[in-house]
Formats: sequence, C-alpha cells, structure tokens
Amino acid sequence: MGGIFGKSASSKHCLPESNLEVKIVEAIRRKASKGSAIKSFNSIILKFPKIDESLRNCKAIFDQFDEDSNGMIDPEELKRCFHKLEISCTEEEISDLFEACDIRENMGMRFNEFIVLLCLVYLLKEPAALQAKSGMGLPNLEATFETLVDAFVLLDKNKDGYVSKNEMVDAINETTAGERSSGCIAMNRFEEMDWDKNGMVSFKEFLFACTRWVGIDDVEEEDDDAK
Ligand SMILES: [Ca+2]
Ligand SMILES: [Ca+2]
Ligand SMILES: [Ca+2]
Repeated sequence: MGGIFGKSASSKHCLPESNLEVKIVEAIRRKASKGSAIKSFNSIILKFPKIDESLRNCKAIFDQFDEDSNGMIDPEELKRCFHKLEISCTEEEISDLFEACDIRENMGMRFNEFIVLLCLVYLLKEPAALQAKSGMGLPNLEATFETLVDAFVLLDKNKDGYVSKNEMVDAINETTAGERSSGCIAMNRFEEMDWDKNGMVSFKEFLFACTRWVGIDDVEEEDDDAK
C-alpha cells in the first residue's frame, strides 16, 4: 500500500513519515491557529488526574468493542467500532490509523493504542464530520481529547505541529517553582517520548507518552504477549 515510489533509503529524516502524519500535523496547526484553551504548563499538570480518570473509563468502551475479549481490537472489530460510533472513515484511513497506532505490530489495538487511535480520529475528524453530529457520542472522552490537543498546542510554541526540546524547556521555565519537579520529570521524559530520536515529539508520540504517564499501558502489559 502506498509503495509506488518505493522507499528512498535515507530520506526519512525530518520528513513526515506518512499521509496520516501529514494530516495530523495539518490538523494540529489548524488548532494552533485558533490558540490553546490552556494557558500554562501548570494547568496541564493540574488536569492530569482528570485525564487519567477519563482515559481509564474508556476501558469499558474498549471492552465493548473487543468482541472476542482477547485484549486487542483487531481490524474487523475496529471497523465495527467506527460504524457504531458513526465515525466516517474510508477503509484506507482506517488502515492507516491502525498501522500508525499498532506500535507492537501485532495487528491488534491494545487499550493504550486504541486510546491514541481514538484521539487521532477526534483530531482529524473534528472540523467536518464530528461536529455536525454530537461528536463521537462520548462527551467526556472528547473533552479529554480536546485537553490533550490543547496541551500539545500549548507546548508547540512555534506552531509547526511538533514539540521540540527547546519548546519543552520553555514550557518548563514558565512553571512556578512549586511545579518545577513535575516539569523536570517532563523534561527527563522528552527523550523517552521522542522514539524515533529526531529531536521532535509528534502528536502521536505525545499521546503515547500520556498513556504511559497515567499508567494505562501497564494495565495489561505483560500478561499475554508471549503467545
Ligand atoms: Ca479482539
Ligand atoms: Ca514546534
Ligand atoms: Ca520524534
């Protein structure tokens, strides 16, 4: 799929890696042009307990769509999920999203991968399809996604759709003394967030980091990987 031009050996440096990545960056920039509802890094930190709770509540949704209860949402289950939530995506969009979020590459969405995927859908679909109806019909979750997008937009000071190390440092410098420890933690984790080590944190990388911070990815981390 999409392999018409083959892969030029070493050109993947700062270039967006896929169509989906391009769309995500565009959507983030669009949001950025409207400004962030969040004004400070402190308030992001303060919102974490609420984000945590909301994402955990999402487990029920995950379980509902994991029809065979194997702990993963496979491509077919995902299609039915989108249908049920009235998310209109083309087959290609669904498989792009799936591929982007299936970081273990086992053709199944784990809970944390599913959350990231839904949040990307929220971001990408928001202007057109979703707002017309009552969103995904998951108001709490959507509010959380909005917070996550706002948080990212706040960090992305130059509005290029990525968070650089300098932007992270700036955000931390803006925190008040009392919050500095949290800021330092965020700083230490910048490297860990930036998986592909290109010096930029993409929105997807940021989302996966958020699921790690609230501890969602260790819920069922170890149990059935070995099969
Ligand atoms: Ca399943
Ligand atoms: Ca930036
Ligand atoms: Ca990166």
